[in-house]
Amino acid sequence: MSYVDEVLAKVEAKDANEPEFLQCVNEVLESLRPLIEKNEDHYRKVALLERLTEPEKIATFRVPWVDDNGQAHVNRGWRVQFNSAIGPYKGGLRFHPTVNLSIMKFLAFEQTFKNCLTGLPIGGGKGGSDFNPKGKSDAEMMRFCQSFMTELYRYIGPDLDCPAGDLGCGTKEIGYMYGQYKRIVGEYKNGALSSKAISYGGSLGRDTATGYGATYFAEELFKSLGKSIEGTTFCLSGFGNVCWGATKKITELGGKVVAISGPDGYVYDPDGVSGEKIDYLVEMRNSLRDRVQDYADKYGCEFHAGEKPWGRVKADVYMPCATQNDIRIEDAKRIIEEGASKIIIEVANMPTTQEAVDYFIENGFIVAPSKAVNAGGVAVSEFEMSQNAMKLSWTAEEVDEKLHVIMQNIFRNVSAAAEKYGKPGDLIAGANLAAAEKIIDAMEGQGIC
Ligand code: NDP
Ligand code: 2IT
Repeated sequence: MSYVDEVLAKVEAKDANEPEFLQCVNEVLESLRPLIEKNEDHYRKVALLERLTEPEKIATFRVPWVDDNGQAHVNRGWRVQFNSAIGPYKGGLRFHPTVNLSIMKFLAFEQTFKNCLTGLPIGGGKGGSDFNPKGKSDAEMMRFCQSFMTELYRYIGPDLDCPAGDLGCGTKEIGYMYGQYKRIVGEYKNGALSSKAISYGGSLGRDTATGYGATYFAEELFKSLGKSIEGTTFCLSGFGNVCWGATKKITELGGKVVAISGPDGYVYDPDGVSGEKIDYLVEMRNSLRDRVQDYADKYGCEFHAGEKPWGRVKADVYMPCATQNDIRIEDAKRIIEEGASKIIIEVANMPTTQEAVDYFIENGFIVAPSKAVNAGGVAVSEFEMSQNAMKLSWTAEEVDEKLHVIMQNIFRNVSAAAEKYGKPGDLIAGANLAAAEKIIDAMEGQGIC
């Protein structure tokens, strides 16, 4: 049995009840075969893949908080510190009722590879809680965040682990957590959290970074195919931070976003989400109402309750920006029938099931993987840490220019790795291989640890 198969079997046995984690480990290890097979005996001897797939540390904790009626509640909190071979742990905090250990581990594992692709010195981590922000008052949100940080503070710090936002956790929640962190540690260590507001150490351009970065990546991919964003129509999902940033940049570059979605359904806006309609996305996200129908009501366009836009909307390019496993096999089939231009740009983390990815590839689609496409968010988070450490700040133009260069480099490095390992054009394999080369080198250099 090959070493990759041995480790896949071990992980499947050990983490049998963690489907999302198994899904991403499977995808990554499958694509690392050409790299691992080159030196299989040695890697087996040093248990390289066993170490690569086992988190260095996991903290699980109780998060008690009291609602506005005086009723107490208990949620579960996590921080998964997956791999620190190339730098301190770095990754977002997700607040969503679906959060569990499997989702935390998948996100932290993916983050390790993504962070490496940025070329910046950051390891991989992720955290969060099964808390549901929907319908919570500001005071409830603050009490929850303070309680969460009262435990999390033990595990984080500018040189140890720096969390940021993710689904359900934006600048406001990061602010409540930083305030509590500062009280507990008694020092102004603002490099312990990123995606902060500008007034206390946030970086200009962090709010738009993930969406802008994804669009810069798309631009490079389009150029390599002799295409342009100008005049191209896009079908997105979600209406949160990432969807907003991507819509802004796509529109600026002459593209048109014709669909967005929420847990309640999707909106079709053939005129394009542009101008003040883009800012309305932020208003909807901040309202914590969990509804995209508000957009259709306000701007008088079609709303399709309980449906996903995939293949139901005519668009050249599909760009999922909401959550994992959003595009499933039935959606992939519909997209293919709809006859789009055969490009899927994953922006949310792991938004496509393995079955759907395989089906797209069989049908000649290019799938740009999320760990490369959405790396702009964490890259600007690292810029935030750097600015905090230097106690100075860069202009929005400086940040955007550096982000643009990073995304161009990621596209180049991912394409080159795919080519080097005999899989030209396979951006999924390219991303995993490009990151793994460096992580493995760093792990090897530091001995068995
Ligand atoms: P937000 O909370 O700002 O927005 C998430 C959006 O997705 C919201 O509109 C949310 O609606 C919607 N949503 C949630 N579940 C579903 C669903 N089942 N179907 C359709 N829409 C849904 O999160 P972000 O924009 O920050 O994150 C979006 C994705 O991008 C996540 O996968 C995240 O991991 C990834 N990402 C985020 C980065 C960042 O910097 N923020 C960086 C890299 C990746 P509602 O909130 O109302 O449920
Ligand atoms: O998935 C991600 O890359 C994020 N949520 C951002 C992580 C970060 O540390 O900025």
